[in-house]
Amino acid sequence: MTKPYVYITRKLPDDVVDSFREKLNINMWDSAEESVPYKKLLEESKKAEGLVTMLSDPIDETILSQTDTLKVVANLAVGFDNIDIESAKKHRITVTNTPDVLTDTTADLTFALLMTTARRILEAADMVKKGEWEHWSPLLLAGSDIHHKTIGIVGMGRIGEVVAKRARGFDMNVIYHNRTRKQKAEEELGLNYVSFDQLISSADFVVSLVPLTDETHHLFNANVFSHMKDEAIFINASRGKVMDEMALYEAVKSGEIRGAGLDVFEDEPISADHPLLTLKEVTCLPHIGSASLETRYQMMELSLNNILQVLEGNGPMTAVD
Ligand code: 8YV
Repeated sequence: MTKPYVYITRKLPDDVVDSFREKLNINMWDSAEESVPYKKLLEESKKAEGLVTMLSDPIDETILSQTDTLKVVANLAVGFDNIDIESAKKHRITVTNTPDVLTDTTADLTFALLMTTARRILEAADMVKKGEWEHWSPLLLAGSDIHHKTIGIVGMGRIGEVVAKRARGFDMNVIYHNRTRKQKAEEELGLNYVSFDQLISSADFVVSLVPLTDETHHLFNANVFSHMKDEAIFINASRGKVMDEMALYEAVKSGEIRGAGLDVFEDEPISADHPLLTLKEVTCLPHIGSASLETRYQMMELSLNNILQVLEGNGPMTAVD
């Protein structure tokens, strides 16, 4: 029996891919760093039964409508804003993502970003490494406390709940806003549900964990930043486009808010001359929320298992709803 053809849009480690070769005929793009060109993606999608895709691959109506072979697209991420889900539904192509396996890891990174920004850890580490630590002074690199402060989480999904748990461990007061209330999490974790406006005006740390949708595009804009506390720190570990980057730059630069910790940007990779990179109060990371070795391996295995399950006629393990 011929093995179904599957295309992976980045070079993944052989030790992950090889174990699937017995049942799948797998080809990969030959770079781990560079995205596959759109033309190649389109060409491959016309012959493949399964595609493993990255957030940087636009899986649009053109791709989804021009294929007679494609049955499943497995996105190597929990988010799927790069995929036209309506079009996939219309063409009866299953889309899967990688929830759960990355929840703890992404929550860890979100909290690390909060702590790094609040306690000015990058500035401090840089000073020591550059040999610029010449004296001690009472306010040398004094940052903001974390314990007993209020964290406001916007988007109480799986990752939000774990960030809330981490925050409770640091004796923080946790408030949240979400489309729907999470009674169980409120009881178990001692969270308080508040309106979006209330959260913005009362949190010391405003943490974005919302997915990117038409409603959340530029949710964090100049008006919202102007209603935050002067000492507020904004953390974004979800999607860059939920914030207006230039408005954030102005808010930090003018002292309207104290700082920001960002793992995501409107355009990734962020360009080296972006004004946000000039602010010492802003911590910038290269979208590494789920980037632990353990988790990235689990995400890759889950993606390939989703492909295998669908192509063998079983249901997908983690389909996008
Ligand atoms: C991605 C992410 O996994 O899962 C998501 O939605 O944003 C990240 O964890 C990473 O960017 C690889 O696509």
